[in-house]
Amino acid sequence: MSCERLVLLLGDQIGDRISALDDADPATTRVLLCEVGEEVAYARHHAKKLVFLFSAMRHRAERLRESGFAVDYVTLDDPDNSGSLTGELQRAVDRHAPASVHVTRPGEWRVQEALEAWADARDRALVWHEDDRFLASTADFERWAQGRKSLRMEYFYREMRRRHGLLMDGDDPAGGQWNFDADNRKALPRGADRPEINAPMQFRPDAITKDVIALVKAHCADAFGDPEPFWFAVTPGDARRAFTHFVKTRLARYGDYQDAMTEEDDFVFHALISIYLNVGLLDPLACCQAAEAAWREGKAPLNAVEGFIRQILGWREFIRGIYWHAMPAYAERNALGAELPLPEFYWTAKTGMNCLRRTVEATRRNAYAHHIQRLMVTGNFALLAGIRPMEVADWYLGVYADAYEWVELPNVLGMALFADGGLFASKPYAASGRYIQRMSDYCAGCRYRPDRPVGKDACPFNYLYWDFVARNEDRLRRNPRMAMVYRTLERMDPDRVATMREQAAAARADLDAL
Ligand code: FAD
Ligand code: DLZ
Ligand code: SF4
Repeated sequence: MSCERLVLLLGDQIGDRISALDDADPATTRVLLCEVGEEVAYARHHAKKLVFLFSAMRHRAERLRESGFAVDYVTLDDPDNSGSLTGELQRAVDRHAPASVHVTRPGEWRVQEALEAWADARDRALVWHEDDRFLASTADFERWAQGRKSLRMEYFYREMRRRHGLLMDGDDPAGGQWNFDADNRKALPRGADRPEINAPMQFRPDAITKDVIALVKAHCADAFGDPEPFWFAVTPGDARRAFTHFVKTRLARYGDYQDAMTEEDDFVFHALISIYLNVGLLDPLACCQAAEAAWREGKAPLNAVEGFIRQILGWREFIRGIYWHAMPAYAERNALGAELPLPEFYWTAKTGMNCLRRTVEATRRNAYAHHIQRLMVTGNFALLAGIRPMEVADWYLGVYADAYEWVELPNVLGMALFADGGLFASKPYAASGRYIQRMSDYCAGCRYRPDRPVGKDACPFNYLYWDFVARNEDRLRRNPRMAMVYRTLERMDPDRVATMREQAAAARADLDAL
């Protein structure tokens, strides 16, 4: 049956509004959604990520049908499934001979290239629609970035606050400050003083999700982690309920404990909404506005609300801008010449380092880890040890349910690994075991000791830290923000430094033995 317009909806374009459907007439439009082997296989995805995506895609297809659209939904186990997005697009074109084919721009360079190559090879024009689910377009970011010597999130964020009128009192930032980060670095108190942490809202799998769980079990045997228990929201309504629950029960403490880690709770006071935001089940502006309303109604303090809004309006938008600004060369960056393979324990959690074990275990349980675990545990270790950036990036791209390259790659290469040489980070986020000790309760249950710099019991983060600093002296010494670190290194006993470096070299030769 022919149609006038064929719209390809990608797996992360499944909220209730997407630009490719904005002016589409259901009577003459056919929508294509497809589960394909190539996307399942391009990273070693977490089983829960696959269940989430396929279930949310299938729920979107149902809603589209209810609104009168004709929908072609190709399941992963369809015997005719060609296995790729472009293969399925071609099959749909053959079936329906559409007058035009429409796509909202993908979130990954790779997918955009594949779709462009498909169109070029057939001398066929794809009708591209900008992805306007973001608060800054890629053109906005380019305008902002043009002519700047350095790209710093803080200045971008201030412009975004002004432009969207978020947390503004006239021309001034609410509370007289743009940023309350200094208030947001508390560790969780222990014992009776520890505040109660409400768990994120969980949802029971419905019939569609149960079908997808069975599909993933049968067809995605290589996936990381288990598909069950599965409790993510898979519809916009449930995602909004989960977010409202966060605003009511966790936002107020989000700021204070934003950087805190504990082995007793996988989520602390984080929102757990990137999973939903990144596929369009939640709207970023609505989330920021709801958080601001909570502050204006006296339900959450300013440090929490500003911190939360900065992550979405600032970091999320900025990171996306960086990705499209710097790709495709960005993916090749390895400014610190890191060449070790990814240790096996990133998959197995088999390591004596309790912080890493706990973070990988939580990642495997939930397809989620919060920001400080990603940055200062798994990211920091990979930075200090010198793991090849693309191996680290592939791991992050697979294991987290919120991972798509536009957001994962700059966070890994730029923020965690300094592999882009400081395109947007002013210095590497490198830290010794002391930082993890201060911000978590991991060290108490560890075979290593965070107060020991060398020796059998020494925390590997300690000697790896000084080895990292010394190893990268040529590359980092001129960085003014590293000056104090290099002054400290100079003042250290050279024999002590040599011993740490020897221990680091032995550890780096077999990281899985740690
Ligand atoms: P919260 O702490 O509650 O923050 C609220 C929201 O702010 C998040 O949902 C997210 O949308 C946004 N946000 C916060 N920090 C960032 C950031 N640095 N970049 C972009 N958005 C941000 N985020 C992803 O969405 N996908 C990824 O693949 C991803 N990979 C990461 C890899 C590394 C090495 C690091 C250091 C960070 C990564 N992040 C990624 C950013 C951040 O860790 C997650 O967005 C956050 O942990 C998601 O959990 P949450 O919703 O509970 O976040
Ligand atoms: C991540 C992912 C996976 C695992 N599977 C699919 C799929 O089967 N079909 C699909 O349309 N998209 C999938 N995705 C998301 C894509 O890999 C990619 O991240 C987005 O298309 C980028 O916009
Ligand atoms: Fe991690 Fe070191 Fe603490 Fe062990 S002692 S938990 S390795 S920081």
